[in-house]
Amino acid sequence: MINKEKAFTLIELLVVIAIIGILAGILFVSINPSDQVNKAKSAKVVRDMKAIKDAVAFYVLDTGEFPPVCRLNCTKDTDPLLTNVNGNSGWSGPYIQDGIWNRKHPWGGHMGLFLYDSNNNGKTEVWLILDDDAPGTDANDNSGLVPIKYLKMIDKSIDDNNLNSGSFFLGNSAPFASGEGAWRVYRIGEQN
Ligand SMILES: [Ca+2]
Ligand SMILES: [Ca+2]
Ligand SMILES: [Ca+2]
Repeated sequence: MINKEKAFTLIELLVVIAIIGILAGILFVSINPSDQVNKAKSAKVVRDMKAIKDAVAFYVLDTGEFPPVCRLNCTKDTDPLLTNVNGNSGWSGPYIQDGIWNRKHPWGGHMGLFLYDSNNNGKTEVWLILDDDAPGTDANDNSGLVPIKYLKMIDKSIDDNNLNSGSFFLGNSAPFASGEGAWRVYRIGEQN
């Protein structure tokens, strides 16, 4: 009778251990690898941002001007990094493979070039956007939002580790879109 009870207790213990093992396995599969994937995505987008920044720098060096805006509805033919859109005699691209017109960041939204004088000093700045709208869609698409956690990781890699300051930040005021679809903007440079 006593032995039976002990055996039953041991089986219960084994069942509990098995359940803990399964739960630990589920946690590992569902949480940890996803975080690893997102960390890898963050690293990739930082590499892409640096590559685009370099491409724009060479564009400016060759042409003496900033590339024209290339955003959601940009095409191969209007992509200044692939096509001499302004007919500038110094243009000697393509400046980056595949250009930026159809470029997605790893969360699915488009990357684009934007011109804006954010500090209102009469000198245009060129900006790289990490948007939530996938290439070929419109502003209603929010499928490619970069999670804040990973925006912070990107900021730490490429800027000042603060999403409200520096060259990379959440563009919450006009003309950067505000609210949930706030642009994630990266200031590449300003005109001389
Ligand atoms: Ca300015
Ligand atoms: Ca949107
Ligand atoms: Ca920042």
